[in-house]
Amino acid sequence: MKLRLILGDQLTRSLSSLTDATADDVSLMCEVRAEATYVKHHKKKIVLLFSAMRHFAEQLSDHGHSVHYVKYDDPENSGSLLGEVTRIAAQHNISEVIVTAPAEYRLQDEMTRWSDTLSLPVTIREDDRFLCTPADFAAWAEGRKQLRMEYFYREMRRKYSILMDQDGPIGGQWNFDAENRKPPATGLVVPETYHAPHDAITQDVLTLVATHFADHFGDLLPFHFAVTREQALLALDAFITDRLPQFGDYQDAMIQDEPWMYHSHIGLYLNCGLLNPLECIQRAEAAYHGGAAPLNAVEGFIRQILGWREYVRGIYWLKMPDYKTLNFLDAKRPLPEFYWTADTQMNCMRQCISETKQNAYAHHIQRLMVLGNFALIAGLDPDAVNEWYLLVYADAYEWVELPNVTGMVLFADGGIMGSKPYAASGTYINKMSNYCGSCRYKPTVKNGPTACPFNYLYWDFMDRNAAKLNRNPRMGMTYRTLGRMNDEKRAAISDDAVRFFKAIERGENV
Ligand code: DLZ
Repeated sequence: MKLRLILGDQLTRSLSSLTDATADDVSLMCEVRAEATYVKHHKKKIVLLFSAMRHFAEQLSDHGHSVHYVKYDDPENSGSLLGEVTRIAAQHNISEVIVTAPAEYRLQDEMTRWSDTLSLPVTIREDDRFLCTPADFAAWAEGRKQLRMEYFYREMRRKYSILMDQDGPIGGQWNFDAENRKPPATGLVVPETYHAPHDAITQDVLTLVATHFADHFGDLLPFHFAVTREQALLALDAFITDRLPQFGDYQDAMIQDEPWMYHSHIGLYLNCGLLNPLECIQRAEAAYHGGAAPLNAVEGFIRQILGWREYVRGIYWLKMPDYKTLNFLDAKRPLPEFYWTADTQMNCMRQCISETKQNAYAHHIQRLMVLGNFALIAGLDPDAVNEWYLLVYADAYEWVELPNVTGMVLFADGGIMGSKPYAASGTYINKMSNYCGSCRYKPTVKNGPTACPFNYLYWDFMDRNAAKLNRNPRMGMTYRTLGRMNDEKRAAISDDAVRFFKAIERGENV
């Protein structure tokens, strides 16, 4: 008799650990304190996973599996995965533990030692729900000086024959990003995001999370995420019909009080296994061929899944565990309190943090160009920033969060992922959003108390990090502009930055 452990982000019927399961085997799923609190996950993320785990367990039982499900408040619950495997294995005549490889290094590393503790063989099977194995990614990376996503993505397009016209890309271009940067137009009607109904299982989990995780970040209600595969497929369908046609055009746009925009909101389902990547890609591709969505939108969406998602996972497994310790820019500043409270007068930050708190979601440009951009140019400590991103978003697991934050957001990897830091001044935020109109700071003012802090922090960042960045060929123009600034201007930038950081340290509402 075998014990098959299914983790909270492995909610896929065709999971490699289940392929040869027999009715005698025990499929174990457990809600444990260690996983729910190794960072203080957003309340909605815990509801999503616990409710989806409970629904998945019911479906497995309906399909003949003998499931042992341990609830969080079960008095026997030891609080850790190993503790539960040990306890449940002792109740049955278990000859082997089988698990699909955990998606995070810390857990995979831990599991390599389980066999000794359990005195049982522990088999860790490949997670075949991704489109590129860590070994295939390593083979692609071998001998390359630069690991640029764009070239990886082209190979993936060819390998899976997605949006291909014989040997070349449909439309004659691999990438239509130049068409995907429209600022927000006035009068855009953004459709409602998918709302799943609550059932008794979700209701129970909501009560449980309210009781046991009251001190975790984020709003519990309203909760409307999908918690079953059937619901996640409805969310995917809603995206394909309602949002995909405009997804490309407004991919980078931000509008006050429009947290969802035309994005897909399916990352949280993909990353816990309710959806699989190829079906999402193929539905979008079919929408293009059926004339329901334009190529720039479909290509952009497919690149996120077939390109970016697989690429960041590849980088993660190629570079861990060292990747977690990187801090190329030697950034040390603690995370300001407003990342938790949203109490800041910078309207863009207030918006993006409030929406993150409400929804356990913010879209890519909010994460990268507002929240991340601030963290980068203010020199925030990568460990603190990584922890924040890992716990606040419902889609976040370390394999996807760490490369995005350490590599893409903070340039803390010194250029393994990106060729230059994604630093921007208030001008960018003003162009791509309507946030600045209702802000106390002015994006057109460069210095002084009314200036947008992104303006002087941008130049202060460049100045502070000149020794590390000024030879970067993609930053030549920036450093030439900095070089042309007179001493008075540079002193004003530095004074503003010092004043701003001191105000944060004093706990003032900046
Ligand atoms: C994120 C998470 C949470 C909040 N809780 C659980 C849990 O109670 N039981 C479980 O099996 N998995 C949980 N997870 C997901 C795991 O943390 C995830 O499987 C690992 O981080 C590997 O990706």
